[in-house]
Order: sequence, then structure tokens, then C-alpha cells
Amino acid sequence: TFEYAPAPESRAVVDIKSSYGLFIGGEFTDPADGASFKSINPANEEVLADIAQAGVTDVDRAVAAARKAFSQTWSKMSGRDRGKYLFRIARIIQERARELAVLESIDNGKPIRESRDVDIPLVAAHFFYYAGWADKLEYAGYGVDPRPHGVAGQIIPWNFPMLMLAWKIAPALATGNTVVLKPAETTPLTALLFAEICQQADLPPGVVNILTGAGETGRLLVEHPDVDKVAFTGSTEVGKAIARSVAGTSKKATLELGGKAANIVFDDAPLDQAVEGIVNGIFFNQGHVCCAGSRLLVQESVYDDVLARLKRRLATLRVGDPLDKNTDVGAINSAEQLTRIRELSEVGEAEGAERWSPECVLPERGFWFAPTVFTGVSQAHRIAREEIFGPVLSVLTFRTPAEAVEKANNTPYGLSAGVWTDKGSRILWMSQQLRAGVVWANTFNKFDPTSPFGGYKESGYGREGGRHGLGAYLVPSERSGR
Ligand code: TXE
Repeated sequence: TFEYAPAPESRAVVDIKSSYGLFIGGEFTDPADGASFKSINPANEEVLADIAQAGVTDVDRAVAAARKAFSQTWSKMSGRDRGKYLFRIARIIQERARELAVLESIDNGKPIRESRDVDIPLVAAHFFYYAGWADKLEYAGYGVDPRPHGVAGQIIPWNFPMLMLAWKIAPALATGNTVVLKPAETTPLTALLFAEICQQADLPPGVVNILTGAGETGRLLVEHPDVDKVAFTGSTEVGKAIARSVAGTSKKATLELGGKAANIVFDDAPLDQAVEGIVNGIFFNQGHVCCAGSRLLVQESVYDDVLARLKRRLATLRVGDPLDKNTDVGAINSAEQLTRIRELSEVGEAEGAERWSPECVLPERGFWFAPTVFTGVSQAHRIAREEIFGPVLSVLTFRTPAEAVEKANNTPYGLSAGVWTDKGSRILWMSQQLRAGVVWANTFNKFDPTSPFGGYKESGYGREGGRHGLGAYLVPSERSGR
């Protein structure tokens, strides 16, 4: 493991340019109409850089570059050679891990301990994992000769900017697709550093193209007639719009959308461990996590005990400077997201739930929200139904396992769930009953490149990660029988 220095020195290891262009055909270029927007440091509201805003001409150019690279280079290359590029990228990510982690924390607001120990190591792990698949696709379960779709248009959110990029780009490239990726408008910087990494790895021009811009750029990419495959992670609302848009075309789409996961604590659970899991479940990454354990379901008999332990633990959380390695909870990613969190929390109070936060002094500048717990929450409350996507926990209770299942499943979403119990048989039973793509047992928010991830219901469709994640980017061969 590396030792990371606190704020001032860490800041010095990254070189943030004053302005960035678009990455098309292996080069940085200016947008056709010269439009740009600002990337803001959410911890202090300072402008980090001027970012190019891709318009219709730029989307055309990027898709054309990806098409050319697909037909002339990438789809003709052997899996082994594609794998070599991916291994090379993975190694460069490891070499530049410190720079990537610091840049991610500056742009996103997440604690450096998380970007250093979770995000960036997982990014490298995904590239290593899918590099290994590139020459073994006949064993992936999609026939003896599965083929890539072609050009993939990929749109990612701001909560795990580099990790979402890895989830999208690594399997797409391993399977022989080329990519046009649009990072979220509030967190473009690590994707632009990744563009440099592609240059450093001598990746053939056009295999990866990065278009920065707001939702309109994403819409243009989704609607582009020469895009074969769309992969989206973001809000359910935009996900539905994308599903409607591709419905009348031959494009394939995978959607990873919102969640309202239940973290379920039974009375026989190891309670200290469960409390750590509750805290990790909702306060990790400021709760900007689609699979966050935002609904705590506690068995009534241990409710007082769990609440008392939880409040004691939350009083020790350190909220503040994302670049301080002692920080547990960083900044909210944007002013818009802060407004959403504030508004829904006010609704929670207005609907009669009881609001509690530990004492903490929030920095004056920047976007901040104290860790918050709502008790006395009923299933009808909006804070029990809607994704808040912030450090806000809604606590509900249950008496029997059947009631826990009913409450956990009583949501339009179905991305993840957590079960805390000492009984193995109950874990198995619960995991069969819960309508969630991931069920964690006596842990939460654990990720691994070998495991598939994705939702039921309004949490989207398709799976990313593991062997299953290859399927999103492959056309099964006719001999597959699947
Ligand atoms: O999401 P958007 P926002 C949820 C979370 C959050 C809410 C809103 O509840 O509070 O969504 O966040 C691009 N066509 N999640 O507004 O707009 C956009 O530029 C194509 C959960 O940030 O969905 C960005 O790159 N693309 C989620 C990406 O979509 C469009 C993570 C996500 O932004 C587009 C993020 C369009 N019409 C938010 N409009 C998760 N599943 O983890 C926007 N985009």
C-alpha cells in the first residue's frame, strides 16, 4: 500500500490544466463551436478547469473515429493483442494510482481514503480482469465465436467517475468494441486523464473517445445512428428516456439506474459488525451510491440497542476536506445534488419522521450535508420510497422475516439488499425472497470485478461485471444455442 500525504502535498501531485478539449481519434481537439463549461471543486466551490462541451459535430466526429477504429483495427486484432493493450492500461493505472485518486477526490469530493483504497484499485482490477477475458471469449458462454456489437456509446454518472468508466470501457474493449464515452458534467477530470493513459498505452487512435458535455451531449450520442450499443448508468428518469429512444432502433441497451436498498438487521446479527455495515452502507461516498443501504430495517427487539450503537458510532465520523486522509465523509458532489438532498430531508420532517444528526462543524464554503438519520419512518413516507442519493438514512422496523421481505421488496427499485444474521439458512431464504440484483450477507457495498452487478424493476436491466458483463457487448454466435 502507498502512503498518501494530506491536503497540500497531495494537491501538488496532480497537474490540472486550465482547459481541456475533447478526446477524439487519439488526440485532444477543440469542440467545433468552441463551447465550454466549468468543472468545480465541490469542497470549496473553486473553478478547477474549463471543459469542452461536445455538440452535434463533435459527436459525429467521435462516432466516426470509433467506427473507423472498429472496422480497420480493433475488430481485426486478435483477442490476445487486445488483451495486451488492456493489461498495459491496467499497469499504467496502477503506476498513476496516486494521481488518479487525488484528482478523483478533488473533482468528486469523495474522501481520499476511499478513492485511494476502493475506487482506483478496483479500476485497475477491472482492467486486469477483462484483459484476461479478451483471448478467452469462446468460454464466456455466448457461443464459440461471439462478435462485438461495434461502436458503444457509454454514459456515466458522477458518483464513481473512474470506476464507472472502467465498468464500461474494460469489457467493451476486451470484446472488440470501440467506445465513445461521456463522463458526467460535474466529474470529467479523471476520464480526461484516462484519455492520456490511452495515449501512453499506445492504444490505436479512435478505440476510446471521450466526449465531455452535459445531458444534451449524452442524448446526441444515444440518438446517433451509427452507435450500435448504448450503456448508461444514471437516474431512472434519464434511463427511461434512453430506453424509449433506442426502442425504435436496432441498438442494444443496458441500463443501471437508481436504488432504495434495504439493509436488514435481525436480532441474532453480530451487532457491532452490523453497525459498521449500516454506516458503510449509507455514508460511504456520502451516500452517492446507487446500491446504498438507504433504508435500515431493524428487528424490533434490537431496535433500541442498534440505534444507540449507531448514534455513538456516527458521533465519531469526521466530515470535511476530501484530501485529508482522516476524513470519513466528504463533500456533496454538486449544488444541485445538495438541493435535492435538502429538499427530500425537509419533506421527511414535514411528513413526521424524526431527524437526527451528530454534532459536526461543516466547512463554510463548498457543498456539505451532515450525516442524517430519520427514525419513525413509515413505508408511505417519501424518504422511504425515493432515492435521496446522499448521507441520509431512513430507519424502519419489522417483527418477522416475512415482514422484512415484504418491506424490503416494497419499492419500485431492486438493485441491492443487505442481510445481517447469524443463521445461514435465513441468509439463503432471504436471498431467494429479495427482489434485488445483489444481496450481501453480513457485509455491504462489497464489489469485485468477477461479480455481476445490476438491477430488477426500475433499477434497470443488463449486468455489468464478471463473465455476465461480457454479454452486454457481444452478439451471441448462431452456434451458441443460447
Ligand atoms: O443524473 P442524470 P443526475 C440518481 C440520483 C440523483 C439523480 C439525479 O438519485 O439524485 O439520479 O442525478 C447524462 N440523454 N442517480 O441529474 O441526469 C448526464 O450528463 C443521455 C443514480 O446527475 O441521469 C450524466 O452523464 N444522457 C445513479 C448521466 O447521464 C443524459 C447515478 C447521469 O446523469 C441525458 C447518478 C439524456 N437525456 C444519479 N440527461 C446511479 N445509478 O448510480 C443526462 N444525461
